[in-house]
Amino acid sequence: MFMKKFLTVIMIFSLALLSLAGCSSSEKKNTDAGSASNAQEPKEAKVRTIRAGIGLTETHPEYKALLKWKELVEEKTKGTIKVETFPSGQMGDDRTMTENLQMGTLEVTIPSTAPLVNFVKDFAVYDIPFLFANTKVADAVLDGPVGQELLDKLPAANLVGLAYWENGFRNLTNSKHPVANIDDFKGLKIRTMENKIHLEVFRALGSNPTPMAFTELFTALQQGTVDGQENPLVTIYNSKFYEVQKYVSMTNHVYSPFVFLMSKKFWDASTPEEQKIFVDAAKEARDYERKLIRDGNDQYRQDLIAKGMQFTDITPEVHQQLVEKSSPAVEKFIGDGKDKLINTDIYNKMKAAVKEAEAQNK
Ligand code: TK8
Repeated sequence: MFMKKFLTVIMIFSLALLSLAGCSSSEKKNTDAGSASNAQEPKEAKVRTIRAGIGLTETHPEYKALLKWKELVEEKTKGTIKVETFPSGQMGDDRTMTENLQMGTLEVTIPSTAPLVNFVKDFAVYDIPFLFANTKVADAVLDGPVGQELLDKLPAANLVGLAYWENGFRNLTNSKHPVANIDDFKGLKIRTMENKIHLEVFRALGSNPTPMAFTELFTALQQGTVDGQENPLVTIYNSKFYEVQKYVSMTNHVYSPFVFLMSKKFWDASTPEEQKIFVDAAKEARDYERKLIRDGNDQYRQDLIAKGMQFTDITPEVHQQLVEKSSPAVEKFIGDGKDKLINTDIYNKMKAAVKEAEAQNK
């Protein structure tokens, strides 16, 4: 009887030992499994946010193209980068937003090159009146080696240029009278972008120019602080200048590019793969934006007439007078002195690139 009881105790004890060992190994397995599954679970990928501000309205092709850029970047980075967009100058004017990119408090803005001259003066070469005869020449030069050489000067100012977008050929509007020839510029108070060459050219044409941020322009026109301004038809329409301006003169006096800018701080914190996504998306959105504007230009003219604006086309003779009158105003800014804006190297390269593009696009 004793033996039977002894064997029972031994059996129970062994079974207890076995179950303890089995439990710990399954625990271990679980732990292993657990740690294995932990290793497989992707770490919560950190989502970074790009805040992108522009001055123009959400109806403008520049904003529609920014939304396309957002869509491409969010899709190709598989949601690890989110893009928040702020149109209509919510984040300030071009200069303020560009300063914020330098400080890293904003990640993207797309200003005109004219105010950008205050940060990298070589961009002043694009302010030469009548530099590009048409958009084919503009695209060839901007998307070619000289355009890239200028973009390569931006990182020294804590900025990265991804692509050129289109603002467009600028035309004069005013509230006083039609402008059909040089004499008609006399005494008109014209707002220009914050750029010395634009100011000097409109002085040489006989008007009384005032530099002003785009964000202040509509109110200044409404209050009569200035009589007129100059911008492409797409902007005149989408910024509703027809509500405060009567006359449009198709001067086409300068082709204005936008530059898609990214904060160098954000760029440097991005991987080479992300940087390629940013650039490729900026180029794809560029082509979309240019097409939207160019396909719409005739319609913008019709729509502005329907809104009550009166158009004046500039004859070839008057165009030549504008060229001759504005050229000396630019010459004073060309040279290699500290007070100059356009150095002779960039000037000569630009003129050669324009000549080649004109020959290619005869
Ligand atoms: C919008 C400006 C505008 C420009 C101007 O941010 O200031 O007149 O043509 O498009 O960049």
